[in-house]
Amino acid sequence: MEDHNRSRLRATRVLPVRPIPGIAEDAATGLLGEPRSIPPKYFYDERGSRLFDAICETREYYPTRTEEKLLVEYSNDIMSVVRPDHIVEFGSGAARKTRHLLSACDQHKETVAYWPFDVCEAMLLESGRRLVEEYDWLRVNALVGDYLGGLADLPRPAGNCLFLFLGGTIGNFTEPQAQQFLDEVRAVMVDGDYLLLGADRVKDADVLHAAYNDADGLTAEFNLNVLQVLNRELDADFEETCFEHSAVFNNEASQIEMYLVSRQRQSVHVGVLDETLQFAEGDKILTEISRKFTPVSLESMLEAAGFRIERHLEPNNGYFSLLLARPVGQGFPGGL
Ligand code: AVJ
Repeated sequence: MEDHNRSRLRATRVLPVRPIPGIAEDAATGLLGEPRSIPPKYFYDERGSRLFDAICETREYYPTRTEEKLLVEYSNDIMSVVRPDHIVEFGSGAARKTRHLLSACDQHKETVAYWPFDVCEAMLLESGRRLVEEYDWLRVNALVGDYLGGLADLPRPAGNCLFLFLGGTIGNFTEPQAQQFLDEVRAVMVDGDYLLLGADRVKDADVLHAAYNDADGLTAEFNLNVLQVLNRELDADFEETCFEHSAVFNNEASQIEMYLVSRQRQSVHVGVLDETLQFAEGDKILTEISRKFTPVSLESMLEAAGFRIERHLEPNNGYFSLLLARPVGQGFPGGL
């Protein structure tokens, strides 16, 4: 594998089996579909990424700090079980929480290569630069791409890999998407590899509601920001003031559903699609689902994808789960 400090590998973007849709294709499917929707990955332009970071600092948004506390407490334990040569992280973002795992390597006097995988190239370069400054032994190989587009082209370095999928982002996937993603991760894993998965849990509906309706209105701004992304990328003329943020907990589906709700009758032109969308007052665009799991739903989801759970970490209030799992041996049905 590549050995130089700041080398950057690009994930191949052309996948014959499941081509990665561009924003125009995604928007055509989502905005012209019923119900209207936009994939949540378009939240994360530069402004959106900054707004998300600010959300993580709010009193109401507990997932980030809850997961981080678990990582502070258990990183040493996790790293002494896993002893990876490589850490591959899906949706690495600013890689703030990954530092706890890297610091544990530091303490164990072990070195790893870090392979952050994200859609935002600027973010990858910036966080990679900071990390190699902080950890002088660290090699960073950034992977630019959309991990929902398939993992067939993921480089598979020699040695043990710890795969990270943190933050509860698995909750953005529908059940079949999540199952497919875990199947794909499982397919690239070999004996000795581990997956560390962070997932948000079902809890009091008021706590959930508050986390997606913070008093400072940052989540509302984050949600509405996607209209700016669409205006820019699709030559559209969405008026931010004509839409309203809404986030509700759907108890039956066990998920937060985030919408942009039209405040009035209006039409919006989308240049790139050569379409004019008609909205009645109250018409909604689904911008995100954020599924909330139970310990059982998480464990059965992982087991269905061929994993065995090695650790299931949670805080006393059960607000969040960190699961460390390993692939069930291929030749050993029922486990190793
Ligand atoms: C980054 C997907 C985990 O679902 O809670 C935060 C995104 N949306 N506030 C989540 C988000 C609204 C977040 N994830």
